[in-house]
Amino acid sequence: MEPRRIAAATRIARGVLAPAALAAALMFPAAVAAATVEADLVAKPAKVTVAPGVKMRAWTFNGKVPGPVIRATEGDTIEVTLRNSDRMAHSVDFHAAEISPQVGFADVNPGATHTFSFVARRPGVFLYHCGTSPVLEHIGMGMYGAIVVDPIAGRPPAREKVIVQSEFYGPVRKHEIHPSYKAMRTEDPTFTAFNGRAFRYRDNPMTAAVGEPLRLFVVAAGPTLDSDFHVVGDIFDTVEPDGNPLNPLSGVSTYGVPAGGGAMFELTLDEPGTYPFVTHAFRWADAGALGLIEAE
Ligand SMILES: [Cu+2]
Repeated sequence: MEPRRIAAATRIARGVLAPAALAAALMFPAAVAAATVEADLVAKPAKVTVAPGVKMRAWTFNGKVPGPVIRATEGDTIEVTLRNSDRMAHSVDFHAAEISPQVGFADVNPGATHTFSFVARRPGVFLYHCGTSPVLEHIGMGMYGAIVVDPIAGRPPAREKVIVQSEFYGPVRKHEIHPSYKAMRTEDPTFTAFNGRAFRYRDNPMTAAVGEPLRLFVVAAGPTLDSDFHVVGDIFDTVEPDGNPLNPLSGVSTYGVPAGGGAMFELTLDEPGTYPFVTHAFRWADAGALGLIEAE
């Protein structure tokens, strides 16, 4: 394993073109920007913390729940390498891809490595997840993450954060949650979480400056719940379903991100204070999907 390669996607080539190609590219600006982004993923079990004082033996991408954020620009080629370091088959399904799932998202056997690529044609924020059957179990065990595809035209400066909401199922004994497929099928989740840990940002709040634009990329990984995303004390200036600038909504207080979906939320906090952010399905905010933004 090469830690520097698994930590994140790596931009390896951008905009090096011969003069003739450059002239052509000037007429088609997207061609100038096309780059290859490596998304190096390792499927492996890992013990993670999913709630204060509660661990879980998770199935992960790269040892973390959620897996690494992949960042690219519209038009980039995403080269995905999935190495399976577990004792069961896994796979990875990118919602940013428009390709045959039988080829790209195929099961990868223990010890094997699978590479595929796709062009990120549409800007946005998308889920990726293990698609091996039963998908409910592979997502419920922790195999998901987010990819952000920035629009080719760029976005105005803002303080950005990627937030993945998900939930965990099963009884807690001796400071460990014992997840099971049965619990995922039949029970309410024990914990809900932003970025893999219940109350992560209640216990370590995010910070912002008054008047500063904030941009939150929210993905609902599930496996089953959506995110009814809301910031207490504010109204979103802009919400883009799927994070696509062609889908702008304005003046939205609460917006539902479906399980498997994503959305981009822009906001500006006008007064100093502590602003909670939640899924406004409050049964599930109470279970952990509640954080704080401290604005000064
Ligand atoms: Cu899996």
